[in-house]
Amino acid sequence: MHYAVKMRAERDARHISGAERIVGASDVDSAVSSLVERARSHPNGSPDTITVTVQELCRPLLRIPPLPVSEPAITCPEEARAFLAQELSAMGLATAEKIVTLLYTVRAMRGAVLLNVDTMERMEPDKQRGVRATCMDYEGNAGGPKNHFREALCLASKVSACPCILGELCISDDEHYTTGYFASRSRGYVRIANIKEAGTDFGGRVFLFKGTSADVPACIDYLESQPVLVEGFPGRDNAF
Ligand code: WAQ
Ligand code: MG
Repeated sequence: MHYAVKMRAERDARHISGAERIVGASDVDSAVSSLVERARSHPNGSPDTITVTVQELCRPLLRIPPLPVSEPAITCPEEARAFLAQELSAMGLATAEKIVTLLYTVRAMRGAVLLNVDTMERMEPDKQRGVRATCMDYEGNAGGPKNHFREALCLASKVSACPCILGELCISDDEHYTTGYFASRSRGYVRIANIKEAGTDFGGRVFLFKGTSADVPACIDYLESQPVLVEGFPGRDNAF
């Protein structure tokens, strides 16, 4: 039996941090305490409320490998945008430029845009919120403080494994985190340095959806609720 352990921390009802783990029964206690520790030591300030939930997972776990990682040399946002447009064109997407523009204009969503790449229609039931990919972790994750790269690779590996998703684009909304990524089954996880200027707090995610509107509910159900364990991560022994 596995459990989803989720943490969110707030101060004055404002979100400070959140994280989740998927663990076996014998690791529930240590996951709870490491998430509480993480909430307490967040650089955005100390929370007045920490909520941790432990939920038994009733669906069979899906185990997948992490996407392979590459890191082209990108030196500025203009180069990043051109690179992304080129990746999307290489996938045969005629709307490549428009998709990149969308990535750079989405604001203040909790989740991602679910974009129909054929019609450019947004398929999220709630366009303010977007679609959140949740319920994923690394197998044997030892916890620890936030690591943008490690957590994004886990999310991207889950998202890219969905048959209706061609790929994903991401810019962090953290002011000082200027590395984003493009990810797909065929290209892997492509880290993009300098995707935005430091000191800007915009960010967002676009999931590239290909299918009919009848495929949307199953796709969202997979992204939100299918428990996924990513089997190890590249560079596991390196401190990153
Ligand atoms: N599911 C879908 N969309 C999400 C999720 C989620 N679980 N979490 C965040 N988003 C959306 C939301 O619109 C955020 O504003 C946006 O993505 C960015 O989220 O290799 O830190 O958590 O070093 O700020 C990339 C690491 C880090 C790159 C990404 O995203 C690397 C990051 P953030
Ligand atoms: Mg963020």
